[in-house]
Amino acid sequence: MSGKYDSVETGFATRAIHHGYDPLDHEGALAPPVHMTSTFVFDSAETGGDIFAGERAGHAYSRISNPTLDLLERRMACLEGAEAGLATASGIGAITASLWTLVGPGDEIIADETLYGCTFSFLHHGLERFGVTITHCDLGDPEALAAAIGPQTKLVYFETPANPNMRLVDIRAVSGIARAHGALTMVDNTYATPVLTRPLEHGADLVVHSATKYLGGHGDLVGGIVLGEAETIERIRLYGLKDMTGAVMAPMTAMLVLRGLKTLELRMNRHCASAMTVARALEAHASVARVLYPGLDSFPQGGLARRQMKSSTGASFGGMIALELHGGMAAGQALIDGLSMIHCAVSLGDAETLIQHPASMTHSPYTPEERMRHGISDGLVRLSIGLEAPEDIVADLTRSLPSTPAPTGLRPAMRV
Ligand code: 7XF
Repeated sequence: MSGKYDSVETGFATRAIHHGYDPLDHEGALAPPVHMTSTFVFDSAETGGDIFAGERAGHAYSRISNPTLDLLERRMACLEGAEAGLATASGIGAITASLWTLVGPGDEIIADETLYGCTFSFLHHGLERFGVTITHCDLGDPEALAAAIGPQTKLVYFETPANPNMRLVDIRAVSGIARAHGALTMVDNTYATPVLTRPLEHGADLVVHSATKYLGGHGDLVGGIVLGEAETIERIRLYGLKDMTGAVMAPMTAMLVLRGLKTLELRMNRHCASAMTVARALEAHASVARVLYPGLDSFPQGGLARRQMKSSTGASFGGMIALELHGGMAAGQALIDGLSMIHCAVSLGDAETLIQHPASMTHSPYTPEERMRHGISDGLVRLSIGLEAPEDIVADLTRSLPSTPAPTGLRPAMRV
């Protein structure tokens, strides 16, 4: 299957809409067909054997590959600048299938200090139980990686921006150090999306996404994808996905992610512009102790943000905001409970603005001591800015925030 828009010269939005699909190869169907089939019929026993042996191209069983997933994988590979992709049942499905494949007993993974809660849990409660060493390092400081990395380090893993506290990692600096020591670099690009950051262009080896978030974009699916060199992705497909996790994406989900990708750039530009407006309004509010948004002048890694995060319209910093209120966790809960339009829910990247409390929700797999060590304070509140009119988002937040700071006098404990 090939499309006449496949040239890499075409713009991001064009490729997100057209890459890899020509309607005239499919009876003129503008929207790609959804191949709702578990298995595939072979024209002979010999063909079936050849496909299983990898000696002939073709589909055999939908836990291994499926044409609808194949289109999504090629389209996402095109958007991330990867050779190949592998769609999975969830973001955690992509992370687990990849890491079960790429590391084994005696190997070390160096991971950033701040990670999404279930990723942290898989590293420690999954891989570590099977003899993989997990070392955390502040990858915001590449020198710290240079000091920690050793011959047993197989892989360096991080999110940028990190969920939930927005810490950034310099992909080029970190992947350069990893490569010099023979280690792979794997980046969770869920927050930035390829609209703002394409980690492979900065030297990373693998990119992983929770497609549940901006890629799908409408809060109606759970999915994931990993992208990188074709040979590595094929190993993850045939080992980590097919035999280890079975975390395969459903064809209907692939269709929904393909639909989401068509508006990804449009949506991201709106998320970014609205988040900037909301971040500025929050920073100016008396009861807000600290706002972490990479577009604010106060953001501690502003230079890196401007170098590493940009869309076709210029520097853009995503739709996620972290904040702390005077009054700590109690004030954060009061803010959440006082909102009327903004929903209290985990997940992110949807049309609806969502707010949640990481310590008790997304990052509850950490113990309280681990959260302290990893920079996730109890007072942190996380906002996923949606696509509503930005003035309505600001108005809802402003209505729910006390006009004067809460009197507890707690100092903000968040650090980046
Ligand atoms: O398996 P999922 O599709 O839910 O994706 C897991 C995942 C991987 N990487 C990042 C950076 C993520 O944020 C996620 C999922 N995070 C949601 C959240 O932070 O709200 C999960 C809700 S508990």
